[in-house]
Amino acid sequence: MSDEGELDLRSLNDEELTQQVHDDLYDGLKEEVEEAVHILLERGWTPYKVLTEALVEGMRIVGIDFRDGILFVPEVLLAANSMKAGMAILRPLLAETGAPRLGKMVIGTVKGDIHDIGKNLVAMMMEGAGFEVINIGINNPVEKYLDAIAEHQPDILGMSALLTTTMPYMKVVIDTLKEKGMRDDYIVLVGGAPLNEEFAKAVGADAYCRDAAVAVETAKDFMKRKHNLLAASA
Ligand code: B1M
Repeated sequence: MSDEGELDLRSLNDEELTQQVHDDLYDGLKEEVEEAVHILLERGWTPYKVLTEALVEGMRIVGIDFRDGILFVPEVLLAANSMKAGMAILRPLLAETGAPRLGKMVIGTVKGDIHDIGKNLVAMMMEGAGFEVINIGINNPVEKYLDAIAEHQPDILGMSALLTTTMPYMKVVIDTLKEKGMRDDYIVLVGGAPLNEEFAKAVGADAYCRDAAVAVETAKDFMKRKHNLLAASA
């Protein structure tokens, strides 16, 4: 503790500091979360380790207490803002790979849904892996996806949904692509906590991605297949 009674984050060892990030995220203490992220990076942690062990794990704990009625929307919003502040520090570091562009992805959260932390995390990790990502934000009706696809001509369309009430909207988007004869022009990847593989299959997506790391691997895999197909037909 300092003279003012404030906790000196630098005096904590890595384990204590990680625990403190979880607590500060829980309490929505944005500046403390930002400071801790900087300290962990200074100590040589990779951006990915900070992201997963400090931030994502902290948000998982918030999620449990939200589910159990211990935390409510205003508190969770503060936690989410703190998480986003931490992610903002990591984003340029994760994107700094210098890897050649592997492909292009448009990603957005579906209509009726304003959850964006997981989707932004996927976008960050995809950028870090060498994809160009056009993040179209939250609450996207089918028209927004179509506009973004027309404008950016991506290889991959990514959709996120965190609510059981909004996840069926993915089918609306995919069915519209089918109606327009465009479905096979894109790799469609879906994700979000309430989804699973069966759901992805049922709505006609190419794959369900459990988390951001799986999204990256799945995207790479599909891009490889796409290039092989193009090479075979050339
Ligand atoms: Co919301 N919320 N929320 N919420 N919220 C959940 C989702 C909930 C499970 C909490 C609970 O009750 N246990 C519950 C949904 C229940 C259900 O439908 N079965 C819920 C509810 C009910 C609600 C409201 C209805 C609450 C209310 O108003 N009464 C409301 C709805 C608003 C709306 O969207 N219309 C609401 C509001 C909010 C906040 C605004 C307060 C805030 C969102 C802030 C923000 O995102 N900017 C919020 C939050 C933060 C959550 C929890 C606590 C955390 C979500 C999160 O950010 N997780 C969440 C509880 C939970 O999920 N356990 C909850 C961290 C993130 C890293 O994980 O998003 O799963 P996740 O993303 C992962 C994977 O899923 C995957 O990769 C990501 C990274 O690894 N992934 C993809 C996600 N998208 C992908 C897309 C891809 C690929 C992978 O594309 C290729």
